[in-house]
Amino acid sequence: MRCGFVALIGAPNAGKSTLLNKMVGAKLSIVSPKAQTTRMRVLGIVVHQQTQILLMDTPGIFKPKRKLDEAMVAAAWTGVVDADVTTLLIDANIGLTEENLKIIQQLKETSRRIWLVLNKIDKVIPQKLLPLTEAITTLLPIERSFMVSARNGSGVDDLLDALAEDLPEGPWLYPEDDLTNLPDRLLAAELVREQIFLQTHEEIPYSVTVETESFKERPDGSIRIDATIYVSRANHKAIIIGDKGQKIRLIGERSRKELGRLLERQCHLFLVVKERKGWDSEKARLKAIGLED
Ligand code: GDP
Ligand code: K
Ligand code: MG
Repeated sequence: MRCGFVALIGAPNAGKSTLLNKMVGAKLSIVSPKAQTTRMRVLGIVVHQQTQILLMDTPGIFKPKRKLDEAMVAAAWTGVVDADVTTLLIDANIGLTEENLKIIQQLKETSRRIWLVLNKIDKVIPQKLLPLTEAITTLLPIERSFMVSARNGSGVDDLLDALAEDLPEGPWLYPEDDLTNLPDRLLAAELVREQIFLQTHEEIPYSVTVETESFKERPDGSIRIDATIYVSRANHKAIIIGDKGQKIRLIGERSRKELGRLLERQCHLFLVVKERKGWDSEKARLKAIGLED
């Protein structure tokens, strides 16, 4: 038996959350085309060839501006320290940006074992991949490298095979059927937040946090979830509710569908929107989303 931790590290939008979901086979970590969608460390658990692979998704690494940002970037680096293997994800279309060069510099100082994963190969000219791999290997001691598409799954099995063979001998740390360490009520809040990322624009998604107030199983087996969407400004509340409540209805409907899929149960979701100035620097709110101990 083998078991070990793998950190997924990279710039915002490299595809870390998409890759984690693909490897686990469930939507555990929320995904959007916007940077900083992932705020917390999400553990995805995969059993592959008798190895329990513990994948740590992390917020992307970027320059912090507010307390929430600092907590996110710190969470990402903590992931690296705890890992047996760190996979550095790079969007192969974008290549070696300034942002990536900074991450590489910092990885050099913090990580012992680094595997390179070039992602989004479904969108890139194949001739670009080898030179990019070579350029990165001259900057950083890379043990192994992979080329994948987290979106369509190509190359993902090779990465899983390699991890399954490589991780240390030892007992599994989680029950065999667990997919994540996150409680269902936190997953529910995250799926609502994902819809806000997908359905609103500009600064709105960044000003929002979601908390599950209650999560109850009904006698018929369905689940009733009550969640609050906190915004930091009054005019954001109106935008999220939308004209005649259209926006909030759409957010509710889509989140409920995703929730039903993830929990494999019928879900009833009730959302309220509240204004709470400065939630993104409040300890209690950061704690509720898993970013403060
Ligand atoms: P993260 O910020 O690193 O967690 O990145 P996400 O997983 O949230 O993905 C960012 C965006 O890239 C989303 O719109 C994804 O659908 C997209 N994406 C992720 N992986 C791939 C891939 O392999 N191919 C393509 N074409 N898009 C991808
Ligand atoms: K993202
Ligand atoms: Mg992410």
